[in-house]
Parts: sequence; C-alpha cells; structure tokens
Amino acid sequence: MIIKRYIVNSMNEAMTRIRYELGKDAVIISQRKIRKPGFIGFFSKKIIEVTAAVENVKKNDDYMTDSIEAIKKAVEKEGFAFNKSSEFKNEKTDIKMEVKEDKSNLELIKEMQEMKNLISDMISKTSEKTQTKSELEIKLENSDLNEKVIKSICNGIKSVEEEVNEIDKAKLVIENMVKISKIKMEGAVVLVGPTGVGKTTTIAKLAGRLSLIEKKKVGLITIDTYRIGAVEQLKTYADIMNIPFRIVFTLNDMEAAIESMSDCDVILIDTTGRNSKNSMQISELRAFVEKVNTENIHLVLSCTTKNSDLDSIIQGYSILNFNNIIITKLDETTTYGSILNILEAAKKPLSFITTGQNVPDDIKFISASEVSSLILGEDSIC
Ligand SMILES: Nc1nc2c(ncn2[C@@H]2O[C@H](COP(=O)(O)OP(=O)(O)O)[C@@H](O)[C@H]2O)c(=O)[nH]1
Ligand SMILES: [Mg+2]
Repeated sequence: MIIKRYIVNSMNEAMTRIRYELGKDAVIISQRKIRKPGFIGFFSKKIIEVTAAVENVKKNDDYMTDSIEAIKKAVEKEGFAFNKSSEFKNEKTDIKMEVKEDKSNLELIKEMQEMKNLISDMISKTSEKTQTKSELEIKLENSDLNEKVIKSICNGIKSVEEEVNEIDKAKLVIENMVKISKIKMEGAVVLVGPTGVGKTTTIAKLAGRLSLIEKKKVGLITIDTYRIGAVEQLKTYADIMNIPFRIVFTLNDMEAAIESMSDCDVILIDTTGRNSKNSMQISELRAFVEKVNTENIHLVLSCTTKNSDLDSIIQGYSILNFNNIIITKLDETTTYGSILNILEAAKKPLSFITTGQNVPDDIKFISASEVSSLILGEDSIC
C-alpha cells in the first residue's frame, strides 16, 4: 500500500492530483485545514492537507506504455504498414505532449484501450474471413462482382449436379445468368444512356459495321442537339460512310425524319445523355423514343460506372422501356465482373460490348460462355 500526503489549496486540486498520481482506486484517508508553517503562514489563508492511499499503484504512463505496446504487437503480428518502431516512439511522444497540454489522462487511456479493442477486433474479423474464403470466392471478389451477385453465384452452385470442381460449376452458373440478346439490327434502333458512356461512338461503329460489312442500307438520326460537337461527330461519320443523316429538334421532326428513311434497312437513333435523376429530362426523351415506336431500345452503360450508381441509373432510364444492354469501354478494365453486375441490375439481355475508341472495329457480340471466362479470369479483352 502506498500512502501519500498532499498540501493543496482546494479539494478539487487534491482530487485531481490523487487521481493522476495514485489512480482511480485511491481512497482519501484524512483531510484537515492547516496554515502554512512559519511566521508568514500565520497570516495566510488556510490550506488543506489531504492524505490518500492506494493498494497497488499503476502510473498512467504505464497504462499508456502498455496500450501502445499492445497495439504495436497486434499490428506487427499482422504485418501492417506502420510497424516501424520509430513511428511508435513519435506517437508516444505526441501523446505525452498532449497530456501535458490539455487532455485528461484518464480520457486518453480510455481512448487507447478502445483503440486497442477495435484493432484486435478488426484483426480477428479479417483473419476469420480470409481463412474461410475458398479459391472461387477470391476469384469472384477479384473480378469486382458485387456482393449480391457473388451470393447468387454461390447459391446457384449448390444446385449444379455435374461432377465438376467448384470453379467449373461457377462457370456454368455464370453462363446461365448471362442472357444474350437475340434482337436483330433492323428497323429503328435507339440508343439511350448517360452522357459520355459512348452512345455516339457506338452508333458510328454500328453504322460502319452494318453498312460497310453487312452491306445494309443504314440511316442516322440524332436528337443529341445539346452538344454541338456530338452532332458534328456523327455527321462526319455519316458523310464518310455516305449514309443519310438527320438532326431532330421536335417530335414532328422525328416523325418526318423516320419517314424520310423508310427505304433504310436500319435507322440508328442517337440520343442526348440525360441525368437519370432528373425525371423531367427523362420524360422529354421518352416522348421522342415513343415517337420512334420501336422495340429495339438499348441502354448503353460503361463498365467503369460505379456499382453504387448502377441501380439509380437503371431505375431512371427504365421508363424508356429499354430492352437490351450495351456495355462499353471494356478495354478500360482488367476485371470483368461489371458485365454481370450491370446485367443482373438491369435484368435485360446483353446486345454488344465495345472495346475501344476505334470506329468501326471496337464493337463485338459476346457469348455467355465468353463472359463467364472473362469474369473468372480465364480470358481478357485486350
Ligand atoms: N476506351 C474507350 N473509350 C470509348 C469507348 N466508346 C466510346 N469511348 C470514348 O468515350 C468518350 C465519349 O464517347 P461518346 O460516344 O461521345 O459518348 P456519349 O456522350 O454517350 O455519346 C469519347 O472520348 C469516346 O471516344 C470504348 O469502348 N472504349
Ligand atoms: Mg453523344
């Protein structure tokens, strides 16, 4: 037991010092008012003498050192980045300075203990997770499939009867999940989707393929009048390919433009990228699309679209009744989970993928089995 006597001006001061020096388990044994010793003390204000005792003292510094050491050990054990002892020394010095300046030691100790618990919690959760992950789960996660899709694949595997390994089972399940569009490129074909995903470029690629390779009579219409550059871009392609091109400003223009191309096998219609969160803009576009009166509407999405934005984009465009999906910019990624993320979110079949900026070359049909191989990392686009 340690017994200590304090001469203080107030009980507040006594409590602070006792808590600091002896810790929260200390007890006050006695307190009395006294005068400072000597002649001067006789005229001065009374001061207080407090005696306190504690069973087993652990200094605050020791708590801190323990916490830091524990964190350090836990972190070093897991091989985290900050395992340089110098960084810990600095951290310790910083903490001490802070203590001197303003923060209550007890608060600090509490925070350190909480941090310690948090880190060990994190470590145990991470190691639990990695221990139970199979080779397949790692493959699926590495391909950037979202959690929901991974779950569907894992559930699907359970009902595969073929006597093959887990990865081959997943391949079959993915193949089954990927629906490929059977729609023919004839009549009016409309492309819709957010700005910058590659609609105009894709229209040019399709126009090139259909007219130059398949020798079809193709017409081009654009209602992308918002961006001057976009109209110019498509007009240039139409001129090079020598195919009719019309710009549409009003609903009546649309009718007239389609009428003027009635001798074409395919009329490709480019649209403005609309903000899917702005229902006014989408409704405006819907009126144009309805005028076209076609069942050949493709929602164009880039594989680089954030997973978290997919649902709201698809939801926003759903009033246009798109019935196919085109996925662009697959050359810009090395993981292909986004294909299935998009198809699962849209619940519509895939018509084309695009794989670069070259017109007309960088557009492809792809089979479900090719998509499956890409997702499982057995193949790549470029
Ligand atoms: N890397 C890559 N870029 C593409 C692809 N398709 C289009 N782009 C580029 O994406 C940008 C926007 O394309 P654009 O057709 O104007 O998009 P829109 O706003 O949807 O009509 C342009 O720089 C295109 O060259 C693709 O498949 N891969
Ligand atoms: Mg465009």
